[in-house]
Amino acid sequence: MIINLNGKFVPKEKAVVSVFDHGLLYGDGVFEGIRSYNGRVFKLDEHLERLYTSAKAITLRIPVSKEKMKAEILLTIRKNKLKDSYVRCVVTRGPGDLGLNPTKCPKAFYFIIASSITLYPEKFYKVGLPVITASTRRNVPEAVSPMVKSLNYLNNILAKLEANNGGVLEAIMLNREGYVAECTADNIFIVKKNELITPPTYIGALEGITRAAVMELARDMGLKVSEKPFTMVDMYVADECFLTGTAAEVVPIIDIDTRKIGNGKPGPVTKKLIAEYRAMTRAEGTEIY
Ligand code: PXG
Repeated sequence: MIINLNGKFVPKEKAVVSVFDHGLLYGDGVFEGIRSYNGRVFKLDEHLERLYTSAKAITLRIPVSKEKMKAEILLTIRKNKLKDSYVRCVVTRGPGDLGLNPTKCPKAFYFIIASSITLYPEKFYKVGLPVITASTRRNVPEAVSPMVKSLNYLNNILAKLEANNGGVLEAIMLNREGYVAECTADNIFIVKKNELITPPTYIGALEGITRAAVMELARDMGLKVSEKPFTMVDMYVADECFLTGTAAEVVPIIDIDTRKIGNGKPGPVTKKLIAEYRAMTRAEGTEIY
């Protein structure tokens, strides 16, 4: 595996970051998780846009232009001879001194990993995923905006631990007021009658790229699509529920806190969206070769 370390290609074993890097010391940085399918990178421009917006929000100056970063991502996938890949693009505040002052970090640092990803086992796409509601609340947007896809994932990791301890693979996180926000690294949707509902991002959810794609597909299918706050009870009585994310794609949720959603099987809207989303990922994207 060849890693892009600040524009230089090095083997995985030599791809190391300074212990003085503020990405490591303070989680000061931003990232994107991107996928390619059959030789094309899905929604690359959208991911780059979000990366640069996240960076701007924390006044992090990415040392290369968006166009250059795009070229570097494509080159990294080519160096690894991949067609289907999972790409992690990370930008940190860079090395500084042992104080959190970011002005002591002269230059931001980036690296790109092009690898593969282990999805949920295929069976969960067919039979659906049981999840729990975490007691760990989602960070409040007034503290760190969910717009910023930062290197601070401790909040989400604590919820993921609850999922692990509960014997499931994913957890739903509520915001401070008790409204449903999102999963630990995925957005959440419910279906009620002919309406598809997802929490607005101000609740404390990332503006997911898969979320946007699924909303577009649902509109094309003739569904009413709404962004509005909902509670755990709305989830328990929903006809269907599913999560979305770059890594996960669209995954049916069939059980929440041991309560069956709908009839406990993936519903027709979810099934259609899984198929439509898969078709979309195979039909568009930036050519790698
Ligand atoms: N919410 C959070 C908190 C996320 O981190 C999503 C929602 C879904 O967004 P996208 O744009 O992917 O539809 C994310 C995405 C990983 C990994 O390695 C995490 C994400 C994406 C890909 C991989 O854990 N986060």
